[in-house]
Amino acid sequence: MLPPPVLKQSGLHPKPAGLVLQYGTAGFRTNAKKLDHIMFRMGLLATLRSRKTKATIGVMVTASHNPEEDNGVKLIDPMGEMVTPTWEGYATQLANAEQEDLLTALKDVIEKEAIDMSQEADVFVGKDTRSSSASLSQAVMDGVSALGGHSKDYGLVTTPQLHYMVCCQNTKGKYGDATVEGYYSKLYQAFIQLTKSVLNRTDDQKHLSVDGANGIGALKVREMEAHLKKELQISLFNDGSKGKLNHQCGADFVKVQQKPPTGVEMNPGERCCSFDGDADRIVYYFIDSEGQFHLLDGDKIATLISTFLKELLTQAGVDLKMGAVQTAYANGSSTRYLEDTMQVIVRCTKTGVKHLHHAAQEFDIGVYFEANGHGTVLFSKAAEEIIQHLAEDANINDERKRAARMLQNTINVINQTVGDAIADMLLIEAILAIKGMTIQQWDSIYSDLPNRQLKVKVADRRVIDTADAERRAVSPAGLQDAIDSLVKKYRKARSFVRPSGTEDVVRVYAEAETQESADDLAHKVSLAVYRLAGGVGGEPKQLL
Ligand code: NG1
Ligand code: ZN
Repeated sequence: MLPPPVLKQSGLHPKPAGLVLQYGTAGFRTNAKKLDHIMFRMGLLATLRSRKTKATIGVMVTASHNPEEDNGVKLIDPMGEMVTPTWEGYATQLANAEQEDLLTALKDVIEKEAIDMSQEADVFVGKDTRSSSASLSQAVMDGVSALGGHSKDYGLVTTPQLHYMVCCQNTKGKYGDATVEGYYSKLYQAFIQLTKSVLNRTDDQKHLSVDGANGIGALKVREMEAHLKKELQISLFNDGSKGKLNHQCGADFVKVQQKPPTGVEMNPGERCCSFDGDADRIVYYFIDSEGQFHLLDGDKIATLISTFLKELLTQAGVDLKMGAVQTAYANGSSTRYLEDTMQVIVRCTKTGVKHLHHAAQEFDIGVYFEANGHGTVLFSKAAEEIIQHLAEDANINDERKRAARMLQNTINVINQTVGDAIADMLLIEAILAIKGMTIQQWDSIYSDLPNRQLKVKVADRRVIDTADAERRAVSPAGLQDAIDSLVKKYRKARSFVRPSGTEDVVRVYAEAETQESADDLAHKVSLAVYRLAGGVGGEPKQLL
């Protein structure tokens, strides 16, 4: 039943005996040297998934915000979404099958899913700028061809670009053209439409500094820049010409360290943003006249976008159910603002965009963002149709029509398949232009509660089990009680811990009324994790 090349080819991508890896929060991710067999096998699995769904599947080779030495792989389902959980399970089984058991593991998937092996299979492959990505993406393509599938190599693309290609292909062009040029043209046309009615913007207002994290996002911003017709004037930093990927720069660094990246020239009051290593996350920030750093993270982005959409819905006179989806990492102030001031329904899910994406699909318009800047907006089919009819309706007044058209252009500028730094940047820039808002004004919509994120090394992070969208630890025994009694000692405090799905660490989050309290609480909770969950290395140290 299996074509003969599988055995021979898999021998060229052997698995180191005993190595066990899990399909984590966003696919497999570890040191690039351990990944050749994983890539080959994900090529095999993507081919099976394509046969099963009778559609094109995507495979992206990237480790996002991780260091340059790491790499990783994620599978993309037909509509551009993350692969479904059952298949994540198959991915883990295939990845961990010892060399001699690989064929049995493959046959197992084929039987369980009743896959017709005579079916055509198509796989789109993309990669980030890591030095290991070229040979690893070749290993994916070897896997595809070993099972008789066809692969299309998109080469260097951002993760969201590959998601977009897969969606375009499977909707037969309805979502756009499955080319990088098609992606740019869809986005910039929508951006130009959104901003064209905003007159008299100064060059300062049109200016944005972008930290490309020395990764793929920088390359793609360069490619796109010319199309923006000076409506957005970008100064690109960390473009990969000298610095190291994600090193002291990029969205994750800025968010976690709460400080500006190196390599970016910043003047007081100027808008800056950072992408992560595969350009699916974005955060904004600025320095005020006193030299103080202000971060506008995924929560602030979600608030800005939600406010904009809500106003447009009111102006257009349409009643659509809008909701916001966050994780436990969302700043408490943002949740309060969305629920109390904006009267938006807020849902909290587990970490990982697949969970947020799923929850956002419950609304007519679902705005989802992780605090780290990964997010997008989903419009239901019905919502899109209502908006389109309204935009074409000859019997409505100009204000309603204008709002409906803006909603249409918002739909087109956003990448609904997944969080997309470039698409989100264009939407944010358009909103700020339309509302005539400075970054300071945006920042002052609400004040973040001071917070701190830390990491603790433990022997086996799986000893921590969580419940209630990761807000409570149910094991090891005593840990949640310890956290509860620490939290009680601070005002407006909250803290939780969870095992990371992308790094071998336990993550600790704390927020409180002052930065000192947040830092102190995070440290004390780290100590509790270290003591109760098998900490390794030295005890966590107090932040200086
Ligand atoms: P882990 O390592 O599971 O915390 C991190 C991010 C996620 C998500 C993934 C994938 C935080 C706290 N966690 O996951 O939100 O973006 O990486 O890139 O930011
Ligand atoms: Zn990323």
